[in-house]
Amino acid sequence: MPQKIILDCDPGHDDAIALLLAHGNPDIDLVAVTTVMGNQTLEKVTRNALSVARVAGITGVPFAAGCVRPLVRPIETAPTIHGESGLDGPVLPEPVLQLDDRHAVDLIIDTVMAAEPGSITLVPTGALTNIALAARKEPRIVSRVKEVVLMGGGVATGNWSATAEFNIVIDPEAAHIVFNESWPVTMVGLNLTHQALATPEVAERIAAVGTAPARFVGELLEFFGHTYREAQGFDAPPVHDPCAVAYVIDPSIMTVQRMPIDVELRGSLTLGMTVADFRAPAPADCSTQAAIDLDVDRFWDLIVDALEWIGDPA
Ligand SMILES: [Ca+2]
Repeated sequence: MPQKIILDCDPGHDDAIALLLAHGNPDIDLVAVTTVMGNQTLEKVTRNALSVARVAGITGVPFAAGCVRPLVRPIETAPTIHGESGLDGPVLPEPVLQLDDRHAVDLIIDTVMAAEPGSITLVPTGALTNIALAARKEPRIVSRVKEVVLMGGGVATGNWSATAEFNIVIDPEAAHIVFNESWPVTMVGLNLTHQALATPEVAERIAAVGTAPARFVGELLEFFGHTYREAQGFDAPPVHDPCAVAYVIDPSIMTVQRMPIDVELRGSLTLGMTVADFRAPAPADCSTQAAIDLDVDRFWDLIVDALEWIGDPA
């Protein structure tokens, strides 16, 4: 049975590839896509999500726009990484899908409440604002969701500050809610995603697929590689968000370790840090785990396979 997921995202170069992977893998049933401000404004990332849907040939999946700003703090976007559009590089086609009328928070709640308990996995690849609000608005979703597999945070590493990752630090209060609810949370953080580097060899494999969506991904990676060199000093860009989707497809693609993880809300140097407690053994009621090591070759195989599966949509 394919795993039903809701992808909550802020496309975003790596979000776009996460969306293509979720659509193009037969073990995933993409039941809804929701957007949240982050890499760019809500308006921009939502348009980007719909453009990517057109590139991938996604139809029949509801897309809904969510929160325009974090719960407490002012909005902070990432044009130095994702450009002014949030998805600079390729030409973005005019969307054809219509947005769902509902707010993303309501689409998440409706989808989880209508599904069999334990059947829906939430895959947030942006700030956790929508997910936190959904848990507060309809607390029954917490026990009905199968698990939350999120890209964000990291064990002892940061990118937006010395200790914090972008998705978490732009809305740390939302992240605090999500990590402290009783649902199982798998943190696919920077310590894991910095292993998923789109090297020139990876770019060649993707180019060899030879389709329009593969060329689109190639153009995304070219821009993303450039900004990651300039802004973060990487030789090849880390493709964060599809790692979370890859874990849902096949958990054996990475090692994970159960450990308490909480989000710092008051530190003067550590705001938004995902504080991971490595001391063994983890308490019996620990519901959080961190991804540690990625099988890099199998990860890129999944991306290439998804692009082959998608082909050239009409
Ligand atoms: Ca993202």
